[in-house]
Amino acid sequence: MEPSTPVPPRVRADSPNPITDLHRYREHHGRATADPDGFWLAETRLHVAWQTLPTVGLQGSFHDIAEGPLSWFADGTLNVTESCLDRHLEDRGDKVAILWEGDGGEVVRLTYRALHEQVCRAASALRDLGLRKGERAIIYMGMVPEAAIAMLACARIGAIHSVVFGGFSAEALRDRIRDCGAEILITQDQALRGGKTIPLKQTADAACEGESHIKKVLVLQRTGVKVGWTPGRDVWWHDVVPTADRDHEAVPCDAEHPLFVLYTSGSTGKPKGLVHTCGGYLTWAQYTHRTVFDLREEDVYACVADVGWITGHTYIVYGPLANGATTLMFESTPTYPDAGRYWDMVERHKITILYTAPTAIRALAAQGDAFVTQYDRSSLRVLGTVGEPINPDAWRWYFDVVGEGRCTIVDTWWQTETGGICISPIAPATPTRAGSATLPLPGILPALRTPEGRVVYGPGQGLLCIEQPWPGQARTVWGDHERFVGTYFGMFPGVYFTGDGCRRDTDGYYWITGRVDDVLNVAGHRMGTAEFESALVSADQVAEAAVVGYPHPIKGQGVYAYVVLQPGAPATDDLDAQLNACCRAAIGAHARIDRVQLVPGLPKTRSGKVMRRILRKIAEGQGDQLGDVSTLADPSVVDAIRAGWVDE
Ligand code: 7RM
Repeated sequence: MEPSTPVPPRVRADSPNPITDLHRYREHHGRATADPDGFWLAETRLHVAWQTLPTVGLQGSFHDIAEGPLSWFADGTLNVTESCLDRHLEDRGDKVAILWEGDGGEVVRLTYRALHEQVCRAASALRDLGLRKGERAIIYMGMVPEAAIAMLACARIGAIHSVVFGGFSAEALRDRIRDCGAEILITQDQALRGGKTIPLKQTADAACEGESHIKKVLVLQRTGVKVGWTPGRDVWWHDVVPTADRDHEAVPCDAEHPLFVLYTSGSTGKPKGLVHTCGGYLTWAQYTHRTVFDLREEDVYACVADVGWITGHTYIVYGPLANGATTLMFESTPTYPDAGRYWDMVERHKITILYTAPTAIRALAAQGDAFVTQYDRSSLRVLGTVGEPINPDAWRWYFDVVGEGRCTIVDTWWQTETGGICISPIAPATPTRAGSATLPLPGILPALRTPEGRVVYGPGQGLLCIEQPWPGQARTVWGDHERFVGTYFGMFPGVYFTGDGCRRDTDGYYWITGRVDDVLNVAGHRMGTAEFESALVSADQVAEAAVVGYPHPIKGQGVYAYVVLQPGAPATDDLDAQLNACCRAAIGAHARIDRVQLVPGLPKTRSGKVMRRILRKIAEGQGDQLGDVSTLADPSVVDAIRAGWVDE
């Protein structure tokens, strides 16, 4: 069946990775630095299916970012779904686009032709429900193919999707619905994960209670459980999508039209809705996916992240589909039904590229090698990691045991804000080292700076900054450009500050040391200490709270809460459970506190600022190395806190 949509000038996405050795890497990096416009215009014109080819590259700079968002390819127009679907129909119509493995092991294969049809029908259905170009739709789903279909259907209309991870609570979901002004919510009855059900529709209903913008809720049936129903508002996916118009012309969008808003935690306040735009984001997604993983036509590529995070957006959906790859979507967990699940999948699907997180690698390594070695892993070629620093032991286990010493490990550093990978080996080109993200991709100019802003040259340590714009970066914070400028360009004017600390060795290799701000990274989940603290003080018995991270052998970081009770409030046995219930309600099920310490007061400066440095040291078990505490209003509080340190 041919699509009725006019297929744009045929741009095949089958060019192999051009960066095959270190020499070529240096040449490409040099060209992208010297002539970013020329380099990225050539790249995007070749690998993105534009409707109107762009003729301009970057407009604006980090120095005048306060005046407004910068732009890439501003005079081009496109619809990203034509790059991800339509252009593949001729040569890859029968190739598997999405290979879905369900929680219980069921498998669904959607070819490019089938995916194109489903996306067109879903786009027609959403249009019939009233969704228009530029309007926002929230996607609150588990790892089902329909989550990717919903994202692409929004993109086909030119509507802006905001995927909210299925672990988030009703309160967190409500905040996001309100912040982006979404009128449509796409969800499912329940999600399935690791043999457990997650009541998404019930939580979505709670999020819409009271005053809500949401006019329509589109509900996919996953488990068939009976769910609450609001007639006139709620619509079953199976009632409207399969019968909606099969043809849906992709709506042309300007390069800088927003593709999605994705909320992410920062040091302060509520999560920010980072805005990624069509042209630059897709250029970066396909380029980095193709080069870093050294993608080949016959690859079976598996990124086991969740589409609720940026990794799922860029490296399950947009990057792989733009490259015409077979991309696996995995509904379950690494340990269900047992710790052999990934390797069982590798054997059954002959996965060639696997992309996961250090926390999963550490958890699996702790279960012993037999879970791995009983399966055939000879198909594997490239092994990726993302989300947090990978410790050399975990790296070596991944390399030796999982990859049998044959596979390239790509430790990929990037952020929600960067849109895609920024510092990483390029599989065939970059010699790797256990624990290092190695070298910046073409177009990325990292710099290490001292807190005072001085640039550190050569080997050394500092705050990781990026000095020059690249196409994939977030353009702004939804509805609050000032916050975007303040958060990322306030520290060092004219330079993007990542929030990470980093070391550079004598070979110019980068070793990310982790966040230097109040952002926690727990099992690869990014959360703000401020979000925990505001959840804790919402409990009646809590007067004050301060939350910090501490090293955790599996999760990377654990959550340590210092809590001051209200005068007279009793320290009941179920206090921990109550406090965790507050965090679960305010943030979600993934927001668990590992250790609670009741303290008589928090260490504060005379001006009333909590000295988090001290609290971090004590949580890390280094309460005897506090350094200068003379600026404290009441130094005696530190002795009390030190004495009550909770270790396990
Ligand atoms: C993709 C993603 C971003 C934060 C970032 C870092 C940490 C991510 C690595 C890493 C060391 C890595 N987006 N981080 N990748 N640290 N090595 N390879 O994770 O927005 O959720 O988190 O994650 O601290 O700032 S995110």
